[in-house]
Amino acid sequence: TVAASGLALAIGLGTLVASPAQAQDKKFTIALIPGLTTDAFYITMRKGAEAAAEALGAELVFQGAPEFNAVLQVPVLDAVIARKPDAILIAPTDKTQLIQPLKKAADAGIPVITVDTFIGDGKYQTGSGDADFPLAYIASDNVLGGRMAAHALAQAIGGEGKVYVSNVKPGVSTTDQREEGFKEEMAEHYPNVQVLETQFNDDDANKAASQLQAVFARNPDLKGVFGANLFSALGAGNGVQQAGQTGKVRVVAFDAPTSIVDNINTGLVDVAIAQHPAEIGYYGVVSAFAHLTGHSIPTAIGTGFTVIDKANVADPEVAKYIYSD
Ligand code: T6T
Repeated sequence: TVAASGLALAIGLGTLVASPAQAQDKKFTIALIPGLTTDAFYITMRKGAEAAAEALGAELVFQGAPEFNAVLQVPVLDAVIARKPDAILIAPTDKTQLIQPLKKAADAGIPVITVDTFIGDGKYQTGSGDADFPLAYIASDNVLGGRMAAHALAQAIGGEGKVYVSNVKPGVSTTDQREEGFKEEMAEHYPNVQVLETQFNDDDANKAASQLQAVFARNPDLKGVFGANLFSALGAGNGVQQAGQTGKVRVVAFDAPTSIVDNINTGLVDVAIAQHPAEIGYYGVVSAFAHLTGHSIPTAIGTGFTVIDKANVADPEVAKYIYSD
């Protein structure tokens, strides 16, 4: 009857409204541990994470080390575990060195999601290996990003000549994959481009700048450089400028801090590949919250890129991907 179905509907709705109310009884605390705190990439990721936390009524705790360094990140992680958050989002600074420290979180019953970087091989919830315990990996496709950088740099130098990768240090999943994608793309499509030995700068822009000058001194016919993350690109660009080679040694930058706009406008940098760190933070928090409220979540979420150059840098639809300071 109509009355009976009305009753059934009322009961149904009652059940429906009960679960979000229950979820809101508990205010979840979600910790976000960046690769380092003073990096526009992670500052932007934090903003996205905070936006999601606010929308969901969760609390976001942002705690990290001042440098991109596993030895400094592990004690921060230990301190976060001691605070017993409901979930941990982390950008592990080393593929292997963070496995055991993160296992401690998982063993303590704290769900772990990695953002930006991964541990092990980045394949989670497979039931094999010692690093598959995180629930999800939310990040850019860094091999693809490296390939995009190679394509852009090859185009900028007319398809031939010497280039090299300015990189952070081996063992970082993101920057390892960018270098891998860069070299694959060059080998497959640009046989006349010679990729010189990678220079590792330890995430120090000054070091990246001196390395550029040293490589240029050894190779006066150097045509280009790929800066595989924010500080590598910033430093390599500064090195090119200090060597008086603006526009002659071409620069492709990964990441898009505010300074990239000037560097593109002056012609120091040809192309910047902006990641979407705010999306990484937003979906990191949403994923943690979904898990905490009993929903299944995807084991991997890929966020996109925006390729920025002189032709589009002033377009608001592009400029919105410039990172926050
Ligand atoms: O490129 C980003 C991030 O994706 C990488 O893992 C580390 O470096 C940055 O934070 C930029 O500095």
